[in-house]
Amino acid sequence: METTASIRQTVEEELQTARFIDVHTHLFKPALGELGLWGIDELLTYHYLEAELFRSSEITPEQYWALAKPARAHAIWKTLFVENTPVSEATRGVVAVLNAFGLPSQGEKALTEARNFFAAQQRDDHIRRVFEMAGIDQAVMTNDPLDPAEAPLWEAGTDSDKLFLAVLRLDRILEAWPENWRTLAEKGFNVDLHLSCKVLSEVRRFLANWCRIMHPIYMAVSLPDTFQYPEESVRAHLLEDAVLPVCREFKIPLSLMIGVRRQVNPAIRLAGDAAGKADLRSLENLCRNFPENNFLASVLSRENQHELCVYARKFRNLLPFGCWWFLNNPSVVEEITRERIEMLGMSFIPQHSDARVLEQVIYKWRNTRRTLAPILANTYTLLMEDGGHVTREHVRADIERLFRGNLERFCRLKPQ
Ligand code: FIX
Ligand code: ZN
Repeated sequence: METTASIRQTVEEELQTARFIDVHTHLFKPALGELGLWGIDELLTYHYLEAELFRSSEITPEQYWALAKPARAHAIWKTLFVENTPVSEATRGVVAVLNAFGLPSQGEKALTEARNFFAAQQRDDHIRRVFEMAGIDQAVMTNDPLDPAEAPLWEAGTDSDKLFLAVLRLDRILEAWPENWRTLAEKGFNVDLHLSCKVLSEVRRFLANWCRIMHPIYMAVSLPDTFQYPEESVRAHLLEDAVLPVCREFKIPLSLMIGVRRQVNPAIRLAGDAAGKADLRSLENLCRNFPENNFLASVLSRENQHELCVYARKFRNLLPFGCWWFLNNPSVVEEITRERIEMLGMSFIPQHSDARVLEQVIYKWRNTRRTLAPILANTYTLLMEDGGHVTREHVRADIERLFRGNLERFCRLKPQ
């Protein structure tokens, strides 16, 4: 039986030994070739760090984009790691990754040493080593059937990889149908700009074909803070009459990531997106109107988090996940995670990494374990102070549910 004196260490030990599924990343299995990013130059040119570069340097975006990637990486290293103290979440993350490999993180020379180290790694072995260091055994990818660089690799046939799970990403269909319907037409689907019954049937056929190619564990879309449902729009018709029926057919959830304000500063490209408070009645209407569909949901505004928990109490087909993007900072993660436990028990998924570069999973999951330990320990302490009994088995089972079981059940995955 645990005590208030022993519980913190037990929680830390169980968090350390547990292996998690990373429910949303932008990583790619090796069979998808050069799409997968890894190594120090990719770590440094992460869009989170590019945004921070422009705040601490005189370099203009135009001057930065004119540089080759190694020079961009050097500019970021010099500005954020040599001339300034790397105290932000994203800069400290790079320090944590270098430290995890026993590499220095001070001074100009450290960049050269890091480059030599990563250049000497064999990619597939390195992936396995990084997953082990991060304490994850599977990463869920983001796979776009309309990406001209990715689609042909899937169409040519790729081996499944037990470290990676696929997701069918829908942004180019749902958010940019006018710009993308021709790609489906060129592939032999009888579609056009206007969504007749025949066109919607063809979109369903397209999505079903890709489900058979990719075997996605869910479909996903990132939606603006202005997202409304119901609404008289192409997006709503595609959702109702194409996406949700195919999700039901293949018994997979739809993941809604709501609250992005895309390109508020286009000059800094991928770093130019921001966050906005959404009207979550859209989520309420979808969960109520489509009880046969499961919805994963992550919202980008801190102000939407409490109501997302309330909605999750109303709808068993709604599974909140992660502290997304600008929320993935300890001060905010703590508030979100505590209110989720208080209102949802262990029926949610606390975190995903959103990693775009392989080695980021090392620091993102280190941070999650470090931030979660006191929260879980406090949760069990409150229970014990109120007369409850807590054992190590309770702790282990709860962590397993949070970081694996909830997703496996919601996506009908076979337990590992
Ligand atoms: O839509 C998404 O999957 C977002 O996570 C990305 O667009 C975003 O750039 C990101 O990587 C945030 O961490
Ligand atoms: Zn993402």
